[in-house]
Amino acid sequence: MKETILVIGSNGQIGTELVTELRKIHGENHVIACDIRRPDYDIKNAGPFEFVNVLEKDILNNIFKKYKPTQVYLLAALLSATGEQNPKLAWDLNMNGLLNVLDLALIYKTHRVYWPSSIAAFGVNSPKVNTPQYCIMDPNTVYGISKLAGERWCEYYFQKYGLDVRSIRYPGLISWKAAPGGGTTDYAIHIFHDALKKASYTSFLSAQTQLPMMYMDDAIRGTIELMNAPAENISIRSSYNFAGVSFTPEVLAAEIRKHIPDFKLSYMKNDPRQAIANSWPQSIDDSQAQKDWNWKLEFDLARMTEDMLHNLKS
Ligand code: AKB
Repeated sequence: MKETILVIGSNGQIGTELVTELRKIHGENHVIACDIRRPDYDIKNAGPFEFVNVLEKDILNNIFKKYKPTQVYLLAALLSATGEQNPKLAWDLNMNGLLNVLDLALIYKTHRVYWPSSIAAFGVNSPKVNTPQYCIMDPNTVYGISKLAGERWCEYYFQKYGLDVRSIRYPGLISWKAAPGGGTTDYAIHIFHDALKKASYTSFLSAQTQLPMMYMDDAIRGTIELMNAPAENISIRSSYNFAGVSFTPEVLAAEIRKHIPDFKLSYMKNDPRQAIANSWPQSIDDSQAQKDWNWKLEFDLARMTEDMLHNLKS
């Protein structure tokens, strides 16, 4: 069956790479990129683009009416650090944006909806190491609260209305094509840029702060694999744990030094993102994703570091 796919939030860190990959698979005209901002890269020239604010339901409705999408990826969101600067807007965008899309997907009989959750849905009382799929979840950022509530809405629309919604709890995502969007894990991208530019970086997270991270190539492949998996294999309708690789700023710096031996890392004090990071898991158990849709990670820390430096350099 020919798919028609809407990617809402196409200009962000994930959308930029997801649109390109989906267009390779389904053809340029079958993937409609949508964003509130003008695309500042090739997306517009490579296929259809629509301006949309996910909170403007009438305009979003017109886009659903025009394209009758078989799949929708909703990526528009305010992340953990920027969300704390504007909590009400973060709640509005992250929650009402999701509800608008879920409602329109029902009306226009969209076959599958993808919505990303995050490790931010866990909180201070969640187990920190190898965090299981099911455990206490008490997030204390508005981003985390909206992710946890969003997961419940996804499951609700599946249980009540049979909408095929799928989701992954992303760890920090590391990529070189588009800038990160105001998260707590962004240090792990900035560090590569500064390592190449000036052989030094000042991290806003402390040396020992371990967080789960994943290279964007793995994240995009995993997302598409989840969306392509047969519905009967999907046992989790809230959101799947997704592990990646866990490391601290200190460990990442040591890996970078294998390529840039005089790289120096220093640390800021009292950055508000430290408290957010302290409330998140250090590592994740994603055995359910492995079991249900055969998920396998490809990029370890060494391969990711090499690839990041190579691509950023060129
Ligand atoms: C953030 O740091 O806010 C995001 C995330 C882990 O969801 N990268």
